Amino acid sequence: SMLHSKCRSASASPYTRAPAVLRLGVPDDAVPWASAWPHYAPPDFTDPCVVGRPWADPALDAEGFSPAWNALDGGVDRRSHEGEYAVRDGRPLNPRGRTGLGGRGVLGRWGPNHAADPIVTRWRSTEAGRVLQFVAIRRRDSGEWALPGGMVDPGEAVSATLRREFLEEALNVLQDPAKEKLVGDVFASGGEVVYRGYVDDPRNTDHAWMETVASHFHDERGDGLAALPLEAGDDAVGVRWTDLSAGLKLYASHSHFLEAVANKMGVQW
Ligand code: RP5
Ligand code: MG
Ligand code: MG
Repeated sequence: SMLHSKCRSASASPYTRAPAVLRLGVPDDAVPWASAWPHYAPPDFTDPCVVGRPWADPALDAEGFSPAWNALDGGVDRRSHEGEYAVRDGRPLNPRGRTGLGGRGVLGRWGPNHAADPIVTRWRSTEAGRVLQFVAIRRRDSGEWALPGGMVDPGEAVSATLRREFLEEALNVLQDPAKEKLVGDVFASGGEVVYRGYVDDPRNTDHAWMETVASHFHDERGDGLAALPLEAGDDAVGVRWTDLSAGLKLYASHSHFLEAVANKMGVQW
């Protein structure tokens, strides 16, 4: 659906730790900014964990900080895959509408926060035929299964982010740098993009949101990516090959990207 929902649901919220930050409940029909809500005043929250971090923006009123919205701002890409976003009272507005929370929350950037999600697949043979599998990781923050994605660093090519995040989260290269050579140049092509745009991520706020490029890498013969020694690393606490199916409960809108892969590969979803 076009309506974001994970960032409006209390159960998926990263903002309920002490001190709890409660989102204002936003009913479906009040999500679009165009829907009138004269006294809309959600809590405003920027988590202390982002303050002063090298990967995060300063406060909007910080001296010398004048972000170029909807533009490539030095190394930081403040353009949205969704087209031009509005800026109201000096703050970028979530292109999918109200979330019930103002500020940046736990996200580093005001406006779009760009990520990349590698979708690595292989076949599993069964008596009834073959089943498509993908590499899933379990996230440390929410405990949910997800794609091994991560943030695009300033100036980093998306193809490099796809490779780096897979190495870090699904192969634990940070513990053993020698593992880097295991993937060779399989990520060099950048894969086949199956989704590009807004992510229904529970961290999203009215002024900061996740966007991604989800790209597909398939090992048809089963002797390349399919045979890698998976090991969870960095912000992943688990990793496993998982059968693609419509019943999967995954982080954010990741199952939506996998549905595109199922369609592309001609397998049942
Ligand atoms: C999601 O958050 C993206 O689809 C990507 O999987 C992930 C990036 O954030 P971190 O994994 O770095 O927290 O919205
Ligand atoms: Mg990561
Ligand atoms: Mg990650």
